[in-house]
Amino acid sequence: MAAFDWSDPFFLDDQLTEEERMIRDAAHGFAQEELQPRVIKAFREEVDAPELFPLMGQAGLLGATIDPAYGGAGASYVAYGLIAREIERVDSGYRSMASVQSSLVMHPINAYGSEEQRRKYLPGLAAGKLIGCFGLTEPDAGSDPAGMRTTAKKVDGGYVINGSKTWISNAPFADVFVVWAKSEAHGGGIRGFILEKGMKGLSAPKIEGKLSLRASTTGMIMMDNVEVGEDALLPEVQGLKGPFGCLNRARYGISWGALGAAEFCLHAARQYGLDRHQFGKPLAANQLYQKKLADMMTDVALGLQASLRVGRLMDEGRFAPDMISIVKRNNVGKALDIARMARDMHGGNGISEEYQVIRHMVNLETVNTYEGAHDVHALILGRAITGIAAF
Ligand code: TGC
Ligand code: FAD
Repeated sequence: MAAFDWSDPFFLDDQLTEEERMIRDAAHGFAQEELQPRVIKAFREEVDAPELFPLMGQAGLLGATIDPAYGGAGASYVAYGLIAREIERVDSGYRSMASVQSSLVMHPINAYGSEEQRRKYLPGLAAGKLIGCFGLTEPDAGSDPAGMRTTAKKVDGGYVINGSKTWISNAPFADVFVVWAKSEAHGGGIRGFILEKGMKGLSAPKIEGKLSLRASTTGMIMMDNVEVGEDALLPEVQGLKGPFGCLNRARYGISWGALGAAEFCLHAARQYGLDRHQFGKPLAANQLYQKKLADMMTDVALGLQASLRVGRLMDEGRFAPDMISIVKRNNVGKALDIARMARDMHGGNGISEEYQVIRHMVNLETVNTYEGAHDVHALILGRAITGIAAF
């Protein structure tokens, strides 16, 4: 019989390759040494941190699945998930910065771009010398991106782009903007364009005053007659399957990341319950306290196994987007429950920044909403089960 390890109940570690374990350990070291010491102040003061991108790049955490010929690591999707888990163990905002760069900017350039576009952008993005953002959401088109109003009008030698995007991670300091627009020249179909900082008519004001994900910078993208050349168009994709192909990867990474935040909360609540005494015994000696820990550990363990399975299927090219909806929705929902429980189990200390659980809790409110809100993923799954779209 094997000994039981509450921090790894199903021996996840054994199911990883040697390379995946090495990448996980490197990501863990980076997150604990570089990110953890900054995060409390960064969150409190809503600090912009573009300087983290080159550090993440040097640590090999950006574009891990991309071919080494373009600066990536050629690693598995499981390795990509493990990176997200380690970064989000510190903060969902830092994971957001990295997953936008890897899944929402590098992936579309890699998968839908020309060879020139790959060579021009991917090495700089992998190194974190360039920062990317992804503009899909608009003020009047969130869960329903098909309702976007941004347009690309064909002119001699290129396109003129008009519109606005909102709630865009990394936008205020981004160098590279992957923007989705309806293109007249393509029958009104949705096309992707690569815009660059400094283009005339392009601006990216910061959205101030977020009470969640404060360590990640979020902004708008305003496009007022932005002229781009033909070479700005992502040539290899048309329609919503373009942005959704990127979202599949980011949502999958989030399914791992949210569990990293949940694991932090589980570990913190366990230690707090062992250390703090009330009524002459440790909090952890109470049945109610133990039940909460048991629920937390169970949901983390089950969620990790499910994400590992989806990652393996992605690596084999056998995944369906609905599988990703299952793990994004369930793991983030469970992580949010776990963070709320951990906050409660810390009593009054639970609302202090020092104990960090409330920061995870408020961050996970965003994670539950972006990349397809919790209920929108329920509807995606409802459609898969019934064949009826109920959006
Ligand atoms: P629907 O008719 O279902 O599909 C339109 C076309 O897209 C294809 N498709 C997919 N392709 C690949 N992967 C997927 N997951 C796909 N889902 C759909 C589909 O096959 C079809 O292709 P074609 O060739 O037939 O045209 O589209 P719909 O308009 O009915 O969509 C409904 C719904 C709910 C599924 C969709 O709109 C949705 O997922 N809404 C949520 C929006 C969302 O997730 N936004 C995220 C914005 S980015 C972000 O939040 C980044 S935060 C990152 C961070 O900081 O970490
Ligand atoms: P809405 O679509 O208005 O939804 C509001 C509520 O209604 C939700 O609870 C939703 O579940 C529910 N709802 C919607 N439709 C239905 C329905 N048919 N049936 C039942 N319930 C429904 N976007 C980007 O493009 N790029 C980014 O980098 C990015 N980063 C973000 C960073 C942050 C911090 C945040 C908060 C958001 C970010 N987003 C980004 C936007 C994010 O993807 C959207 O907020 C999300 O898709 C939801 O859209 P919405 O906010 O317009 O909400």
